[in-house]
Amino acid sequence: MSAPGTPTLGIGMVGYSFMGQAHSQAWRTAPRFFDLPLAPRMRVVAGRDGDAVRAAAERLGWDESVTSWQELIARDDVDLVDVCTPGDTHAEIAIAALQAGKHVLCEKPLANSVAEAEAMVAAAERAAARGVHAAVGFTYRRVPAIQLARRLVEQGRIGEVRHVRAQYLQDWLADPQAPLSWRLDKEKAGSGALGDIGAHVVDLAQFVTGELLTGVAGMLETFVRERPVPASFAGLSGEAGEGTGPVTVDDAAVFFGRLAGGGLATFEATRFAWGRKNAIRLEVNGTRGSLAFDFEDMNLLHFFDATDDAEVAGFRRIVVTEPEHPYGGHWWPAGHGLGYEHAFTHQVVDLVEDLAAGKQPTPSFADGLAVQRVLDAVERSSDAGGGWVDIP
Ligand code: SOE
Repeated sequence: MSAPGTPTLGIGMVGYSFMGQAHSQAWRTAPRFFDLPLAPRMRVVAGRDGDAVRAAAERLGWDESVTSWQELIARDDVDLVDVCTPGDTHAEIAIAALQAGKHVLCEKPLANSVAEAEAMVAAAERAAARGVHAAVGFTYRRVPAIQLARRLVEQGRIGEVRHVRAQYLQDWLADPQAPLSWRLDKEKAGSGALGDIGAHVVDLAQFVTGELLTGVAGMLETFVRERPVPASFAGLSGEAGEGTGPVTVDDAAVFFGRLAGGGLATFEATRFAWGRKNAIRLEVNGTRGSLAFDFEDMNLLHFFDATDDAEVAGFRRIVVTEPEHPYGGHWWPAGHGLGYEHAFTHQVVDLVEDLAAGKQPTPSFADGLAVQRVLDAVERSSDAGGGWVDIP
């Protein structure tokens, strides 16, 4: 727990589904394992269904619940608004919160379009001038092995980047009978595999290399165009629990691009890779070595050092749980691995430390916009038959 007398940071969270649950555990846990300069207080959660949001508040550890995000933003005891809603509401909620003087943490992808993301960046810049900050939740940056990869690239341990090979593979839509959800509705989600999971690997590629993509070419595909409407679901055409409704987003995205430093990058994002549950694979080859990571073995980073003596050269398997490692020494003894939720906790830790120091947290809304521009360019490339699209 934070030391007595630590100033508080009142949190209000909008949305309480999968991401809301992951964020709630992070707000609960961070001050118990890290010595934070501000003590987060889980004041209030907002959702449209009064009974459901009340139950969620109880279960997830929020003091109160409300049925309107506007009411949440207006509260004096809320200093930071955590946006965990579908993408079509990010811009409206985040901009309103920033205008009201609240810091914002917004789930990824930042928005459903470049125009929305640009408006969010403009609002964040105006707010930053008043000491109010915004960050976007590309959580996988906070996996210790990913932070170590970034550190090694920065130290020049793999030299100049030649190749990035990035994949995000899941299989929850491979069954054609898997039901519709908001993630399959373009109006709500913006895009499909591209924005939901492709966005993560674009961000990771840009973060680990420290280079932006300058252009892309790609293809999107929707393999299953109609899916059963689940009983719990209302929103798309078709009555809840009856018949089928349309899938209006991509099921899979394949694209390649060029990095600012001249390296080449390939990407794949799909929810149709049977057996791959949450396989985020990133390999970076440089002029002096290589790095490889797979989220399904998330405590490991593989490092090949080309300057090693040839007789003993080989990929080193680094178990990234030592006290010397990023976020090390706060959790369990070395070798007692971390999981998915720890990255969310690290996100809260970094955010709270930056806010207390009056620093712009990362990834910023501008970083989110950089990813959005890539997603948009991939869509435009695919719509035009797969040709090259420059990213300004
Ligand atoms: C998609 O299945 C999803 O839930 C993403 O939306 C999250 O960002 C990712 O962390 C896990 O997978």
